[in-house]
Amino acid sequence: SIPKTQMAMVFDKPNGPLEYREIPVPTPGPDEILINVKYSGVCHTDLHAWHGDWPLDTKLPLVGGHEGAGVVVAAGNQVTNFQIGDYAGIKWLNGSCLSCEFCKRGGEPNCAGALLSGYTVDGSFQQYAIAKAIHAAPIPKSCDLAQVAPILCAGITVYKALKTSEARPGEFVTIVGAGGGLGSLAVQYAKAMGLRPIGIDGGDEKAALVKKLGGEYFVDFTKSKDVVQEVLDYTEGGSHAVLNLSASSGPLNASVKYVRPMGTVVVVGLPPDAQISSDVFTHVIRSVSIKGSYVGNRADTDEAIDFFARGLVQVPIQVRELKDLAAVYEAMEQGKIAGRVVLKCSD
Ligand code: 8ID
Ligand code: ZN
Repeated sequence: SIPKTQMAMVFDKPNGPLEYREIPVPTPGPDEILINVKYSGVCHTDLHAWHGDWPLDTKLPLVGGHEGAGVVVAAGNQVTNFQIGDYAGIKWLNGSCLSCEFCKRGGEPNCAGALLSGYTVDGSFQQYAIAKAIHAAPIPKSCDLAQVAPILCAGITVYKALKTSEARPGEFVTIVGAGGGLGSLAVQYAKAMGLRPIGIDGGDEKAALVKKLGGEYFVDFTKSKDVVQEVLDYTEGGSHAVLNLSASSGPLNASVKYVRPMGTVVVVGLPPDAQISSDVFTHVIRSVSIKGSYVGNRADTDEAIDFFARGLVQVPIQVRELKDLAAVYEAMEQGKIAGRVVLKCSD
């Protein structure tokens, strides 16, 4: 049976205390499902949200989190695509209108009416969370819920970004922030898609992780004398694609310099107040592209989960308790997390 109250991680104002608090269990509307969240990944976006880093306000008080994996325990009377007991995932994109120009073309994340989990609506750092049924991710019963959780943002996002890069099998893709949550998955999706992943990140732990997950070459930005030259040398002329997954703006401009002529730089990481710039003459003569990529739509979601369900990507997780979120943010801030932390939200 569904309890009346539950435990959640809540903050009342940006950078305010992260409190482990008892709050009511929400009731799903007609087009919504209630998910008993078993595990939630912690994405760097959750940290940006708590800091108030971006020019978009969060709801307050806020329950963060948008990589929630759990079990459907209630459904509104219009819901036809989930049954009680099914596995379902809370994604960043909690809902969208499905009728605007962008939704109709598959650009659901670009919908002006998008609802964002753990940002404009309460997310997965609680035991029971609401999702619009049409956007909730269907998760096969064969999946481990702790492992699949990070696929719901990190996995979908990097898979979509790799498609956006238009890199083809056999080509190099350089992954900036390769040892982090998004990066550790990007290396593996890239490999599974027949690409040749090169990782850039800092420190021996991340170097070892990237190599273990299939990275062909690793550049340590804390040790390299010249990151741009190192990539140009290894790729003999530049990387066909670059995924910028770092939460820092530092490496953005370098990526435009080591991308191969006719190649594509994909911008994914969202450091506050950042700019990316490219010298116009060089940009034109080398005919490079810079593209933004923002999570993924429902089809990208199904495809990204399918790669995981078929065992093509492993999720390097460390499991912690829900109430330990503040300590996880501190480690994330310092760049100390290799892979992803997943919080245990319910038994
Ligand atoms: O849809 C989107 N566009 C989307 C989806 C999800 C997340 C965007 N994001 C954004 C987040 O908001 C965040 O800004 O992507 C960024 C990365 O999220 P994450 O993977 O969850 O963060 P992380 O686990 O902290 O990993 C970041 C990695 O970047 C490395 C760090 O060492 C860490 O491993 N890094 C840094 I900071 N500076 C670097 C540098 N100069 C660097 N790696 C290479 N060079
Ligand atoms: Zn995320």
